[in-house]
Amino acid sequence: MILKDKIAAQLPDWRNRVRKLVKESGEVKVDEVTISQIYGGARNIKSLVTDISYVDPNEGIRFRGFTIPELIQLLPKPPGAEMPYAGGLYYLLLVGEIPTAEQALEVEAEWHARGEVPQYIFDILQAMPADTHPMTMFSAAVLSLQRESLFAHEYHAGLKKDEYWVPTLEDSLNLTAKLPAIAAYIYRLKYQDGKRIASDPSLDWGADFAHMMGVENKGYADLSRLYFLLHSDHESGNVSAHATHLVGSALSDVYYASSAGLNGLAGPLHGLANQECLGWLLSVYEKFGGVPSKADLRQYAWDTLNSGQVIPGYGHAVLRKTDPRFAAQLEFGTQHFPEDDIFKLASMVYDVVPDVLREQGKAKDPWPNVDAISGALQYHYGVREFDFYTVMFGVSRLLGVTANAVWARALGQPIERPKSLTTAMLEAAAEKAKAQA
Ligand code: AMX
Repeated sequence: MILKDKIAAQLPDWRNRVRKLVKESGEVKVDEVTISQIYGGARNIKSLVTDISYVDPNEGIRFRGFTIPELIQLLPKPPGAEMPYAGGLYYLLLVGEIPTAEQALEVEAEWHARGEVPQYIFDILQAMPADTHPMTMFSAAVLSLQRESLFAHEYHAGLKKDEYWVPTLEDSLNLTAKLPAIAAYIYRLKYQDGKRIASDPSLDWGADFAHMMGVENKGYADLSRLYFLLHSDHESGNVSAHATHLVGSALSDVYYASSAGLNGLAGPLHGLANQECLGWLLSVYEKFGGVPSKADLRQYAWDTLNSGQVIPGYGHAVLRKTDPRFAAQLEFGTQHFPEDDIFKLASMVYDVVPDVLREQGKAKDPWPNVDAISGALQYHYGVREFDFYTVMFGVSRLLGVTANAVWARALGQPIERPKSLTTAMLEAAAEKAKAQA
């Protein structure tokens, strides 16, 4: 299999590189930790390593060194499509190189061969109460597939540590192959007529998702490919990536670990932000009975801030410029439906809100993040069930976290175990620092 061969060929060098670095420079300091960071959610403590993506404060995300515009240009695309194959993206995340069209199609073919979802998954989903959150359904489906894990099976049969990554890659392909069908079925079951739309083997992973959702529209197939690319990875410190990595570090297989990551993604401070953004846009639209004037929008933004709320979709913990994931979606909407009212409103917010946030002077980053617009694009194509948006985020995010899981096992990354202190110990450290000052 191409992915296995390509990773295997790189492994001796990678293992040597890491071994040498730790052996020769293991004591070199790269960061210091303050009390406010310990109480502040480990914010910005440099303590993780991944070579799959990196968030630059000024440029935003790079996947394997490539910016989003570069990826949209360079990754192979299906004939007549504007956005690249997800299979090519997965190849890039796993292998670190831009694939040829043939290589991207090999990943797509692997997914086709592994894509059939066992009936018991549909039975489990159907058995859940109708008001179950779609993220609970999604996470439960992923967890329920755990019985299929080759890693778990081979580990118990005595697999050597150097080989852990091989069944982890198999598990990752088997799991990611099934995500579009599982997610689309959750959508059909929860929000549509409950009838499952069969996969179309002539379609790529992204377009097949759109088809199984029941949104038969060329634009939506491209939007799905774009969406799955943009949300796939964002370094390893965000909650979904880190939760997956942490659980995987105990040698729990990718089904256990991915389900944990999805549970983190379900939190309002993480994956749910995009629905809050769309909610805010719709509340503006409703209040003014349409797209408001810039002056009215400006006033509404100030009213939101003065009532003690944040403007959803704006600001970022790391970035200090417009998120390139926002820019790519803005560009998509501008190309495809510039006259859509909610899209027009989202663009107008981009013209107005950064100035308002700068005037207010609190947010370190007044620019839009990925969530400021993604809901508006789904809304245009009629996917208007907000709770479902995080499931799509999850489909995409599992591409990144499983790619990271393969490499974590390939490089023999150990179980995570940061050290805790007590408040009294931190107080003592603070006193000591004062006495020395
Ligand atoms: N509107 C109003 N105030 C904002 C703001 C916004 N969009 N963004 C930041 N601020 C405020 C903060 O609330 C904070 O106020 P405080 O001092 O009174 O607590 C102050 O500015 C400084 O915050 P910061 O250091 O600039 O941001 P942060 O790193 O603490 O938080 C984020 C980053 C994204 C949570 C924050 O900007 C925010 O709440 N944005 C709106 C919600 C949002 O878009 N979330 C999506 C995040 C992306 C994701 O993970 N999916």
